[in-house]
Parts: sequence; structure tokens; C-alpha cells
Amino acid sequence: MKTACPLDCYDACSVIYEDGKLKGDKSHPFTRGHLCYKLNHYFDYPQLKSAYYKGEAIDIQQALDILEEKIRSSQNILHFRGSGNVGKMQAVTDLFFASIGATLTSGSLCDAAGQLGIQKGRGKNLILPLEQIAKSELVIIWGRNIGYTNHHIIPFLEGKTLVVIDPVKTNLAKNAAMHLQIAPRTDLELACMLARFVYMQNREDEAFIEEHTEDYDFYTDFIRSYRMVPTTDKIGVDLMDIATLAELMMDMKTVILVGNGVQKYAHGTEVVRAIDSLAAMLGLFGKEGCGVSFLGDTSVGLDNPFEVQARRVPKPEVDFGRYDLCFIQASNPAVTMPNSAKVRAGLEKSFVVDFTLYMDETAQMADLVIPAKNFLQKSDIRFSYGHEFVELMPKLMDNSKAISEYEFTSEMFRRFGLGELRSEEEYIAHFTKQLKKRGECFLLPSFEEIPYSEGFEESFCFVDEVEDDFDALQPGYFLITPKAKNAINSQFKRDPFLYVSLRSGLHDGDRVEISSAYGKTTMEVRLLAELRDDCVLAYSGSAINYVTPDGSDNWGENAKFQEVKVQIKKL
Ligand SMILES: Nc1nc2c(c(=O)[nH]1)N[C@H]1C(S)=C(S)[C@@H](COP(=O)(O)OP(=O)(O)OC[C@H]3O[C@@H](n4cnc5c(=O)[nH]c(N)nc54)[C@H](O)[C@@H]3O)O[C@H]1N2
Ligand SMILES: Nc1nc2c(c(=O)[nH]1)N[C@H]1C(S)=C(S)[C@@H](COP(=O)(O)OP(=O)(O)OC[C@H]3O[C@@H](n4cnc5c(=O)[nH]c(N)nc54)[C@H](O)[C@@H]3O)O[C@H]1N2
Ligand code: SF4
Ligand SMILES: [Mo]
Repeated sequence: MKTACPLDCYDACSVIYEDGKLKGDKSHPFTRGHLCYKLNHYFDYPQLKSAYYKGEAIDIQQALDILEEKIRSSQNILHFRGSGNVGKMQAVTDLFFASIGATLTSGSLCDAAGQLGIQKGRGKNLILPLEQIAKSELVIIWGRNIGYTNHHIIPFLEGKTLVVIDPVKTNLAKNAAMHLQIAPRTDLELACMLARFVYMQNREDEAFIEEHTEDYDFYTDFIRSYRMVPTTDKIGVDLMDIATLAELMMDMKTVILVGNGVQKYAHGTEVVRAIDSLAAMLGLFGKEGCGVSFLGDTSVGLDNPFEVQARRVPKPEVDFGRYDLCFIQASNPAVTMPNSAKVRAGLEKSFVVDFTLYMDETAQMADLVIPAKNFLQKSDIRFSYGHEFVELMPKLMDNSKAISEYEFTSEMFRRFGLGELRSEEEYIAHFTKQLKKRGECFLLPSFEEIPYSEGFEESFCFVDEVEDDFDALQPGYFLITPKAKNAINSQFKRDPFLYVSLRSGLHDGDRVEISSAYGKTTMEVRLLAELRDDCVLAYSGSAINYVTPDGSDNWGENAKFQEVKVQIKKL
């Protein structure tokens, strides 16, 4: 029986469920028969078997009675939905919470900064199809750790010249033709330096610039405002290496795989826009074997029945303590949101309902816990932000001890006299009928073999200014906080350690206090030879969010986990 992995991952694997086991789908052009640790160990992490009220097991109907009463007596309700499961049916709950006047969220903890940067340049953030990646000659992996987060793409990179831009010498960097181990937070400067080399040699794509872009002169003024020597010093790599990479880009069909890592900053939007601008200068859009792939926007061209008008608060700015009732769904903010001390103080103050799969930190703090069905126990459909395939996720088994998001919403509609929801099948069909097809596979509604081959809706708009007042020279280490190999953020096997460089003076097993202007925590140290001396690293899902900054990036949409320097003290 075929379904798909529900996790928030580029790969969106097609999954076969057979004899109680989850296996990769050999016939799928992308999954090619392999899953990863997370799905291979899915059943090692048992889901909740009951609802809980103040720590006592109760049945689901009682839990819904309590919730109903609480909603009726609350003035100020928050609906906070995370990315524990990225199936489209997750959002059905928005219909209910919007109808009762609750506050929903906007923006994200994830990729909203980069997404906006792309929209400002290209208009739409279209997904680059795998075929174009496979047809490229040079692949630049820029702040994306594909060995951990996107490993099914590796076969598509075979035989290509690989360049990695990452402050960490990732496994892929070790095997790449070139690794630019830049200082964190210098990607915008690097993009501008690369563009300067192209400009100096008059190797820009003049026809493309003429036909598809505007204000190129402002862009060239902008890149020339970065002086070569001080900027290269800041980036922390050899100027010759930057020149060499520029040469490669001028000569080869280039694809850039941009990851989440470059945009966890206040100016993340401009960072991604600067990378896109470099690509536009070289005419990398609308051509075979070329393009820039970020976390793509699956909502382009999709009519989504769960899109609602509602009052919204930007996700990174949510203060749980300001609501009488916080309804949290598919998220573990006690761990995954920045500034954990503030998040936890807020959760303690408010009445918290957690609709979730596991008894995680947020569930342990919740007043009421509602057990969710897992992806095998409900119907859904999922898109990918990394490739063009869409997967159906039919219900394969039942579970009377948990409730699906659809069932929950339908019951709440009934209790609050909001009328009948459309049937679950109708909603799924609403999505399915918009898909394109190739053989047996479904493709995104916005799928184009070569995105932007007809140009952009409006001219491409280059970056020409950036607001950046972060003091990179302030004392302390840069914090790198990426994704762990065997976890999806706080789910599955977390990695709790603080990684430090060999020259940090610390040893494996040392306990340290790590602190910043936002808070502090203690962690156990592991040495990591692959790290620059000016950085420390702790994975998503660890205790690191005690030191990360809350609040939004400059455009008010995204978290900025790495906009901070941290101090380390041996205990
Ligand atoms: N330090 C640091 N923090 C980060 C990041 C980072 O890189 N570094 N990354 C950020 C990013 S990019 C993201 S996307 C966020 C993600 O952060 P979250 O949205 O909090 O995602 P998860 O940690 O995956 O937690 C998901 C929860 O969803 C529940 N769940 C799983 N499946 C279902 C389901 O089908 N139904 C329901 N109702 N619940 C379900 C699980 O019980 C789990 O507790 O974390 C952010 N936090
Ligand atoms: N195994 C696993 N897979 C996952 C997830 C997971 O938790 N675990 N989470 C999923 C989610 S929610 C998301 S959003 C995606 C994100 O997946 P990716 O796009 O891979 O993002 P990250 O792992 O956050 O960071 C990627 C790389 O950016 C580097 N980096 C950090 N700072 C900088 C910088 O300033 N400049 C540059 N150039 N590089 C920098 C890091 O060292 C890291 O190697 O992964 C998804 N897939
Ligand atoms: S987490 Fe990603 S790689 Fe692992 S099975 Fe799911 S989609 Fe595939
Ligand atoms: Mo994410």
C-alpha cells in the first residue's frame, strides 16, 4: 500500500506500507527505494494513546468537552500550527479557528525570509524540477546540508562539479571540487563579490538583462559599494577562490541549491535576493540546466480551500502569555521557537491545549493534550518544496485512540453550530484535480519543465540596498544551528550537544554554560574539526533555543535564529 512521508523535508518520499513496515518506493523517480532514519524508526516513537487533562488520562470526547467550554469562556484565543506534519489536511483546522475569531499566525520559523527575497526579485518562488538539476554542469550548494536534509538529491548530482558554500566542512564539502568555508552571515557579501568579478569581465548575460530585468545600473552600483579587500577579509576566504568560483559560473551551466542556513538572520530576505540577483545577472533563469532552487513555494497556482481571512500574528513574535487559550497543533514551541525561557513562561501563564502525536516538552506543559492520528491513520496529500512530485496519502488503518485534524474540525463545527464541512474526500479531490501528471506521478499545479522560460510576470528586480546593523565584531562566537541528521527538528533522535572547534580549549564531555543577550543554558561539549574557530554549532531540537533571539527579521515574517553571538563558560 502506497503513501508518503508526512515530515517537513525536501524529499517528500513515496512510502510503501507492507507487513507493518515502512519501506522506500523503488518505482518512484526520486525516492528510488530508500527512506531515512526517521521513517525507518518511525514506530520506535509511540504516539499518544489517550487525551490528558492536567496530567490525567481522559477520553477524547471529555477532552473536547473541556476544550469547548474553554473556548466559550475565552476572549482571546491563539491557533498556533507548526510543521510536524506537512500534509495539506493539517490546515483544515484553520477553518474552525478563523470562524470563531481566533488569532492565527503569519510568516514562519523557517523559510519566510528567503521566500520573500525570491518574490521581490522573481515574483514567484517556483520549484526547480529535478531534470534541470540533472542537466546542469556546476552545482553550488549554498547553505544547505543535503547529506542530512535532502539526501535523495545526491544521485542527481553525480558527475557534476560541486561547490559548497558553508561555514562547516560538511561531508559533502569534503567531497566537493571546492569548499568556501566562509564566516557565517557573509553570504550577501560573497554574492556581491562574485557579481563584481562577472561585471569586471563583462560576462553578464546582456540579452537576458535587457529583456527580463530592470534597474541593473542600481545593482551594479550596489555591488561596487562593497570594497574588495575589506569585504573578502570579512568573508574569510581567499580572494582567488572567489574569483575561481566566478569563472566556473561564467563558463558552466549552473544550478544553485540554496538552503535555510543563509537566511536565519535579520537580513535573510536580502541574502537570498542577492544570490538570486547574481543568478539573474548570469541569466540563469528560464534556461535548460540552470536555476536557483530554494525551499520552493508549493502554493503557487494552487486554489487552497483552507485559506482563510483571519487576524494574524507573525509566528516568531507570538507571546503565548498574552492569550487566555493557546491551541497548539503539530508543533513543539517549547523547544523549536527561539528564546525558550520566554516561550515557556508564556506557556505557563496561558491555558494550553496541545493537539499532537507525542508527549513532548510542550505537551508536558499543556493543560489539555489531544492525541492526533498519525499519517497512516488519516487521508492526506503532500507537496514537496524540493521537487515537483506530489504524493497521495490514503488512510491505511484506523486508530480509535486518536483523532484526525479533519475529524476534530468537523466535530468543532458541529459543536459550535457552524454548519457542515465538506467531506474529507472532497477536500482531497479539490487538491488532486489541480495536479499535473507525468506517467503515474502527480506533479505540482505550477510545474513547468523550465521555470521562467516565458520570463517573469514583471521584470526581475535586483537587490540594491540592505539594512544590516548587526555588529559582527562584538565578542563571542557565531552560532550555527542547523538540522540534525536523525531528527526532524524536535521529532525523532535529537542531538543534544554543543559542538566547538578543536582550538576552543574545551574537551569532549565538558559541560559549559552557553549564554547570549536572550538567555542561557548548559550543554555538553563535543569537538568538531569541521568547524571554524569563530563558530559553535548546536542542532535544531537541542536546548540551544534558550540563547536564540525571539522576534522577526527585518521584514517581520521570519525567525532569525542565528542573529546572535554567544558566550561559552566552562563549568
Ligand atoms: N535552533 C533552531 N530552531 C529551529 C530551527 C533550527 O534550524 N534551529 N528550525 C526551525 C524550522 S526551519 C522549523 S520548520 C521549526 C519546526 O518546529 P515545529 O513546527 O515545532 O516542528 P517539530 O519539532 O517537527 O514538532 C512537531 C510536533 O508535531 C507533532 N506532530 C507530528 N505529526 C503530527 C500530526 O499528524 N498531527 C498533529 N496534530 N501533530 C503532529 C509532534 O508531536 C511534534 O511534537 O523549527 C524551527 N526551530
Ligand atoms: N535530517 C533532517 N532533515 C530535515 C530537517 C531536520 O530537522 N533534520 N528539517 C527540515 C526543515 S524544517 C527544513 S527548513 C530543511 C532545512 O534544511 P537545510 O536547508 O539543509 O538547512 P539547515 O540544516 O538549517 O542549514 C543548512 C546548512 O547551512 C549552513 N549554514 C549556517 N549558517 C550559514 C551561513 O551563514 N551561510 C552559509 N552559507 N551557510 C550557513 C549550516 O552549516 C548547514 O550546513 O530541512 C528539512 N529536513
Ligand atoms: S524524512 Fe525526508 S528523507 Fe526521510 S523518509 Fe521522510 S521525506 Fe524521505
Ligand atoms: Mo523548516
